[in-house]
Amino acid sequence: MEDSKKRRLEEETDAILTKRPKADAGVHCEADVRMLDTRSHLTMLFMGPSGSGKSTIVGQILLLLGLVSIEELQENEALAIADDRQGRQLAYIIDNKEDDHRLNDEMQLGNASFEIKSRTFTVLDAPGQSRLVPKMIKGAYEADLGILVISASDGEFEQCFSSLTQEHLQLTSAFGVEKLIVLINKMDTVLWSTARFEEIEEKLSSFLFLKNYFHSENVTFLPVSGLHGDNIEMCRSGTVRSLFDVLEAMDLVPRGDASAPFRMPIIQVYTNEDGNHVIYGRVCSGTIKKHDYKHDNLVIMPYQERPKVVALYCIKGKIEVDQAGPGDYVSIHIVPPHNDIHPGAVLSSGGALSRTKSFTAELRFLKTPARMYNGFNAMLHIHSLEVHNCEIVEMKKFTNGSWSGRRRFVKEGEFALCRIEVPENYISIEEIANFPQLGELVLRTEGYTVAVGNVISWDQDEDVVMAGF
Ligand SMILES: Nc1nc2c(ncn2[C@@H]2O[C@H](COP(=O)(O)OP(=O)(O)O)[C@@H](O)[C@H]2O)c(=O)[nH]1
Ligand SMILES: [Mg+2]
Repeated sequence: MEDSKKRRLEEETDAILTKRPKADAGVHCEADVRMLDTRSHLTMLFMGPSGSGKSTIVGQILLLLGLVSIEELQENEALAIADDRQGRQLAYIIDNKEDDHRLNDEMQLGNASFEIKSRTFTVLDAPGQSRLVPKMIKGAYEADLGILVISASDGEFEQCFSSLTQEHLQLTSAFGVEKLIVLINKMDTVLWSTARFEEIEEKLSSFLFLKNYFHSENVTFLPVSGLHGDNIEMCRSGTVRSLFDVLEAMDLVPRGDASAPFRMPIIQVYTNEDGNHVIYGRVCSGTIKKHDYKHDNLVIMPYQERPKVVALYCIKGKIEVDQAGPGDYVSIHIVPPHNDIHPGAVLSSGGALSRTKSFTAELRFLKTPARMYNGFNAMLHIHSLEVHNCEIVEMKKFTNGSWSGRRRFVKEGEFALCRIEVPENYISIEEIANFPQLGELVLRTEGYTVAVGNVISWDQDEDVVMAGF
């Protein structure tokens, strides 16, 4: 790299560092994040086109909160220099972050956590490439809040508001995310032009509201500069509120009822360095308490495996906790199970324990081959589960206020009540009415989203041996 470029990158890092808080500026280290268990724990999904500045903004947030050391930033600067990628030192913080529980490269979903005054956030940074949409879907089902990052740079907005971004928004809303913050980033490149901000806001609004993905009262537009850290923590002069102001004031709690039966879709299964078997996931419903697992009343469905729980840890696997509730990410150390447990299984307690190969879902068809006939095969995504082959075996259309007789095919834009079979393996899913996050589904094929919808009912496996308790 030329000396001048290298110098510019170093100057940039120095400029970034001037915004870092002083050591005693009320910054909380990771260890005490989890101790503040009265705070709500929300998950935000960053999405938007590649290059719009998602990773940079997440890196900047961590830096502003003191969760990244000067050494770490300098290490990332060295990496950016080596890769000849100017301006990437902040993005590298999240892009290179190796989360304890996501060591598996395949996840490709950046993950970090931080807290502000009144709440704790887990950040998922969705990859902006179409081949990685399945990974993005995994983040969408976990998210309480969507953050769409769009570049204000001349030409970039026009170029980048692609069909992929539209698919991200579609999927996020299909997985029940109601609130969206649109960060119009790189405002420094347009000299914080109000006219440019309003132009982008207007164009995006008409798309978002016309398609009915989000209600206007649930969408907030904010101008920011991720690279310079402007309007992220502190309100920039000329703007009304910063990103942190909005996050603090937002009327939002994690979905899921803490007193309902316990459900935790398993995101990851692995053996840690001490040889413990660990299941990792996000609690969607109910509360897991220490005394519960002493009574052995947890079951991993559909395997019907009763895990022997050794310990319960919070998000980073380092702090043992007594209990966890909706929104919390937990690592549960268990005695080696009898069955091979895979991601997509559900740790459950209470209610009817689900084990099924067929269910009925209300679907909205977004994109179909010209006509979609009974017998259509697709890939099913539901909570943390990915099933490579499911079949639509029967369809009914909604006409004159009710689901009428069988239909042979449906077209794009139509709704249908579908009977779906998963021939190969049992799965564990739930009715939308009882456990919303375990009943929202997406069907995809050949790299595009065919339909989104909700599980209305499922057929219990006749041979299920576990009773609910
Ligand atoms: N000028 C300017 N550049 C930015 C800003 N935010 C990000 N960038 C640059 O945009 C490029 C892409 O950023 P990155 O965070 O990797 O985008 P991602 O693909 O959406 O994660 C990098 O070169 C960043 O330095 C910003 O606020 N202003
Ligand atoms: Mg990125």
